[in-house]
Amino acid sequence: MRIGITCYPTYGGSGVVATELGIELAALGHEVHFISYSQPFRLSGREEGIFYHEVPVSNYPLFEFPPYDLALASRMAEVAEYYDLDLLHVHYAIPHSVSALLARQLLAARGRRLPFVTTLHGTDITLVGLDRSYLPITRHAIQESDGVTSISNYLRDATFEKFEITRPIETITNFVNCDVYEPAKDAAHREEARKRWAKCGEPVLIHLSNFRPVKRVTDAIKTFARITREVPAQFLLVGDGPDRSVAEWLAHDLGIHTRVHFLGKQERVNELLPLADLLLMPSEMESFGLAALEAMACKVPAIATRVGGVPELIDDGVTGLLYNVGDVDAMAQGALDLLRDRARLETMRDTARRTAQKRFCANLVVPQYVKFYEHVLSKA
Ligand code: GMT
Repeated sequence: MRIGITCYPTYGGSGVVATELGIELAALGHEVHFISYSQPFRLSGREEGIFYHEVPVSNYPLFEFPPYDLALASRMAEVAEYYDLDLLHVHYAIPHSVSALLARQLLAARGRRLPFVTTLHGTDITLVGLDRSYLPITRHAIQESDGVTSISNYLRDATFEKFEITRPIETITNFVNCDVYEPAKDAAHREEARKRWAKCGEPVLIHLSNFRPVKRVTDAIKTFARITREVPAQFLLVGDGPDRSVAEWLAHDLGIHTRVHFLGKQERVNELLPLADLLLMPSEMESFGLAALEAMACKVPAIATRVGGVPELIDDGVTGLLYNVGDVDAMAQGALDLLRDRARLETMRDTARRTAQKRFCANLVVPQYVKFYEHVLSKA
């Protein structure tokens, strides 16, 4: 198939999923065309079978707000025509599904078919989508898509309920390439790589996000402060975003800044995750929790919050630990109990990796997308 993919190309789970999906589809022999305002950050630009088409947005003095969604719709239609695309797959409903709907109409008027699939990721429904100014148009574009998928049952049901959607939505979960996200070769390699931050035997915790308020990064810092008071440890924070400076301030204020390492945006998180003992994911909301899945594949269980689709990924007490939002004391206690009971932690680490392999590996999930595309094409 020839597939056009549109996503937010910068840091964020939906962009990661879209990019990884494009890479996996190209590896299966499909032709993938990314259409976006910049090249998705996980693409090198040299992958075989993957093409990138930039969306130019003109900024005339008259435009207080340059109309990206219109430029995107035009570019989608152009690319579909010139490269003979079979379908478009847009990630994150706002505004991508609306642009795809316009592109489909544009081509239909010229007698050409261009079905599109919308994948719902989370805040497009739970936060942004519920804003009255976006709701009616987003609802319409979801309803009119040729196929809709959601990354968890939680998000699927929330979309039915909050958007009053009446069309079917199929759950296709987030996935991870278990050959790229894998544990360190052995204990010696892991210890060697951890040396940069931790003394021999010192626990390492990690947090990975885009530092948006929904991630509650300051809860991660508070939890770590309670942990390191009892078991001296090191904390790696990967990513960047609006709450980074308040998190840095808090680390200083709590006097733990020498143990807290802000690494910023990193391209190869698969090399950092295996170094940790535990991931802290204290989010206010996660429709799935891709960061926790990537960690699990590297044998790193998460101390996380019982929100949204997280319980569909993490089996509490078996592949990680789940707590109420904001309960930093309980999260710290849970982490401490695990760090002090190495046998229990090791069992949890093994089970986390096995679960990622058995249920969420790219080679299991990507074929579900291919089947879904085939189904959409057969009825369009
Ligand atoms: O988590 C974010 O803030 C980024 C956001 C996105 O759409 O880029 O992530 C959402 O999509 C991820 C990939 O499907 C999910 O794993 C995340 O749980 C989801 N985030 C939220 O629901 C807050």
